Amino acid sequence: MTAQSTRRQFLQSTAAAGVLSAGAAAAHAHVQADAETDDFDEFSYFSRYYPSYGGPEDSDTYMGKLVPGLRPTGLPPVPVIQPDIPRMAWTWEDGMKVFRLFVEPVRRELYPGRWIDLYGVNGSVPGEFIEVTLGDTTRMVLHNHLADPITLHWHGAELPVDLDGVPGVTTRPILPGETFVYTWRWKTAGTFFYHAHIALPEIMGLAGYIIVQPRVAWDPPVDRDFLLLTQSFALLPANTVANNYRRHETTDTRFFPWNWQTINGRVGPYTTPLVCKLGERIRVRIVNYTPLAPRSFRFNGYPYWITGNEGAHEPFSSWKLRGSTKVGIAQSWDWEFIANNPGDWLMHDEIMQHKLNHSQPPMGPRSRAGDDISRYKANLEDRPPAHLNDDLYDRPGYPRNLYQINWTPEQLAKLNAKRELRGIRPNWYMGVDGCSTMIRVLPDDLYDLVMNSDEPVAPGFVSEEIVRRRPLYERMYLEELAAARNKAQSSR
Ligand SMILES: [Cu+2]
Repeated sequence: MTAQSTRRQFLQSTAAAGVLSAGAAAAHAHVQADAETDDFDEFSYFSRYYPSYGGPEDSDTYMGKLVPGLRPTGLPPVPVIQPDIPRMAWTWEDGMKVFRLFVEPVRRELYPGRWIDLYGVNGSVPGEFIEVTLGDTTRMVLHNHLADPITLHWHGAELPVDLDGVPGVTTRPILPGETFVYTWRWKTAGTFFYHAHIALPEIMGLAGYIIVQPRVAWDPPVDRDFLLLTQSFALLPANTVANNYRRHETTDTRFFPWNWQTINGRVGPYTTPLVCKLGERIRVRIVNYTPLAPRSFRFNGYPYWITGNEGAHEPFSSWKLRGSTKVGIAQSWDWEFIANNPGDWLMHDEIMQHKLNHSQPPMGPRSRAGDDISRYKANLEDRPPAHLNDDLYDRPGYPRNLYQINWTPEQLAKLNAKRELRGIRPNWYMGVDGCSTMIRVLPDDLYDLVMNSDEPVAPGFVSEEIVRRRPLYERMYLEELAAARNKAQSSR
């Protein structure tokens, strides 16, 4: 039996066992064809289902650079998904897509039981996301339901100057109760966003995505396209109204820190994970819309290609390989990668104060008093110094232990109620704090179990099953490699 036919049999049997779908097994053949070279070696080969190098560095397969997703090429793009944020509906009127934006105060649940009052669009903060196609004419009907004057700026759009939304310079402010209509035609595809261009509504969270899709998906096509929008808010203890405006009155960070770092209007661990299938090509787009905080955004387990930014989609020649990306204020980055490393992976801002809800000093009193908290409490007048004023946090509304917030059973039930978290390790939330979310890369059968089935799943089952299967993945990869080597040698 040749390695090739062993390979085929193996893929068929694993497909039958539900490890790989028949479609995914067929897609293997494509990668093998790419790997056909005269000088075959393990590090010139890229596998869709196993972490692999795919070099040489200027080749199409290097770290999966141009390895397509599982969808055929030549189709319209997959619709984007923004976890925890609804898509904005539109109507077709006068040959254009009409969107209605009700700008209003919005209450947002940062995590179970902790609410924040912000400004949003159509009941959501960040605002509902808009997705259109290159060449569309859009009419954005803005209804100002705030007590503040606003304008909206369309960040990245090439539009007529009087629609640019800069008060004074291009337009007059839109007063409370007024409606304003913006109509133009989209001439650039890419990752854009809208935001208020008057300081108070802007720092109260008034922003949202606009994705302009090409008519045919960019090559290589992705199977899923996720949106993350990150923001910062200041909340004093026992308050719900964001203190972002007052934040500007002092440079003393002890009193008004930007202490909440959100992704799509939630903080870890209440951010909803991105879920995808092993072997898919994934795009993740990130917008940083904080007033003051750069992000050092990190994706564990995967390097990825940067394929675009808030200017436009980039040509292949300028794509960059990264493991973390500094996302500056009002910048966006598009990441792409082949999801070939199964498991539950953290995606987060590496800046320490952003990894912690309410900017709590990392270890609290214990960092200064060791394990003996009583010694710390008995000596309040002469505490060792810390870089933040702990008094600010030592009051109701900020319960916290060494690792995490002290979750109540009700809060835990709410955290764990999401379908996207089925079968994850029971204490997963200990490691997902502040500006953090997760991506779950699941083999087809586990994906279906988590996302499409109503079968009960024991806590930890999915995470542990992936670890249990590691020898299987290893064996599949080695067989795939042997088949590719065989093919390369026989073609010499
Ligand atoms: Cu802008």
